Amino acid sequence: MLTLYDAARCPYCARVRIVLAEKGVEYEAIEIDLSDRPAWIYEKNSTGRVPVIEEDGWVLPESAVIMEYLEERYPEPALLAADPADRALARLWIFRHDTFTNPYYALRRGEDDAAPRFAGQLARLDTVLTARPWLGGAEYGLADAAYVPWVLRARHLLGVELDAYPALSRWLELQLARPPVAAEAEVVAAL
Ligand SMILES: N[C@@H](CCC(=O)N[C@@H](CS)C(=O)NCC(=O)O)C(=O)O
Repeated sequence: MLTLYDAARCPYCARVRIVLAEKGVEYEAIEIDLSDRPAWIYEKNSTGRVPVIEEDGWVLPESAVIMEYLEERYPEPALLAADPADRALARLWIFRHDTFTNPYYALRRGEDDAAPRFAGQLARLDTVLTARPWLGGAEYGLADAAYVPWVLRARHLLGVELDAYPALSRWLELQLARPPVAAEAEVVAAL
């Protein structure tokens, strides 16, 4: 049985929760109190951060690496395209997620220029999603799972309106029609 060291409020953990649910993998979740972390979490991950997964004593931190691991360990249903170019594009989205998430955290911290910076990032996603339904291309995949935790939290926790971004709004509706993302929206609503 796979164990996920988890935190409900953590969007990086949400990535892993979504991918595990998409793949129908059973797992045990151990909730870590991020404001009072147990010392043993540093034995699982030297940074003390979650998510971390563990399988038969083997541990793996870092959400992007975990998502890729889960894709290889549980290949069905596939969350990376068959075409190498599409796979590379999905990976590029994940690799450069800071471009999107840094303005999100700036907004959460209430920094002066954060609202237009984050709006610029929402507009960027909207432009991309006008040209194709999913971030990685024609099919839902890891890149979509990697970004939606912050979009859900921006909307629910920071009161960000998405009406001005029709393609992004449509993408979010399509995501929410998927049970793993709907479940994550409930986690966010309960924060
Ligand atoms: N690069 C890590 C980031 C994980 C991360 O920042 N997790 C946060 C919670 S959302 C955490 O554990 N924070 C505790 C800390 O920074 O001390 C990943 O992608 O898994």
